[in-house]
Amino acid sequence: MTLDKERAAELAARLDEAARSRTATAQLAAAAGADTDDAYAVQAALVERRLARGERAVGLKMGLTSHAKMAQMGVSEVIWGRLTDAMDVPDGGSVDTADYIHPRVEPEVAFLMARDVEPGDAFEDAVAAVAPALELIDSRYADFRFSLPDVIADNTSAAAFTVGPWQPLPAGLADLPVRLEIDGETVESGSTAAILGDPRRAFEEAVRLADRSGVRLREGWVLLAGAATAAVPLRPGAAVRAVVEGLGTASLHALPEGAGRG
Ligand code: OOG
Ligand code: MG
Repeated sequence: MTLDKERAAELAARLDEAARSRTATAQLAAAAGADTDDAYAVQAALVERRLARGERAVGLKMGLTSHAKMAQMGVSEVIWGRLTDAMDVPDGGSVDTADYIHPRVEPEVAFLMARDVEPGDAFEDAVAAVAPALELIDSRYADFRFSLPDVIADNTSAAAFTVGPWQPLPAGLADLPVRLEIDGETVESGSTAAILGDPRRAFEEAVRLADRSGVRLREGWVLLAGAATAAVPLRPGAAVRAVVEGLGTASLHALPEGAGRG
């Protein structure tokens, strides 16, 4: 660790303000000399600000678990972030692109925790159900560009997520075709194999990495395993669907321009 508590709190406040004002900020964590541990401390302080405003912790997310995402973002290390209830968009629900800086969507697989998870717990014991999901990511950095500490500090670009209908654990999760559709057209396609070879490994990595920050998955929490494909910009009016063969679909739509709460 190189950052003191005050400096970490200051960076968290700047990222929080960028999100709330929908105004991109310069990359700041790397510039401040933050290492990975510092960046997770900034992330914790950032999410703590949301919790202090009344939001509730509802899960964790993995990021950069696929080569498609690593290549798109130029960062090749698995990262994790925190989800709150304010980010939860019901399946089939809507978002207002004006609430974000430069939103993108990506297809994901979600896991539901059967219980509070201890390091070493087996996937089959810890996970009650699986679902197709969408993540809306929105980097708070200009041009959606960042270094590893920057994206970790920015809560791994977490902005919103939608979980489709929960399903019992299927026999195999390792190679299910995945599609991202916009207005009925397939814009990205891949396979759950892109997620660390098998999305179950994303669970193991989440448990291992979050434990380093003293964070444990809780009963009833959601874990997003990470996108199987690159992310695509979300335009006003777009209807978005993630299709995971054998699991089903998750969908959301963006309100038309000017139709939102403003
Ligand atoms: C970082 C978040 C990555 C994923 O699923 O790989 C992520 C970003 O791409 O902005 O959520
Ligand atoms: Mg994601």
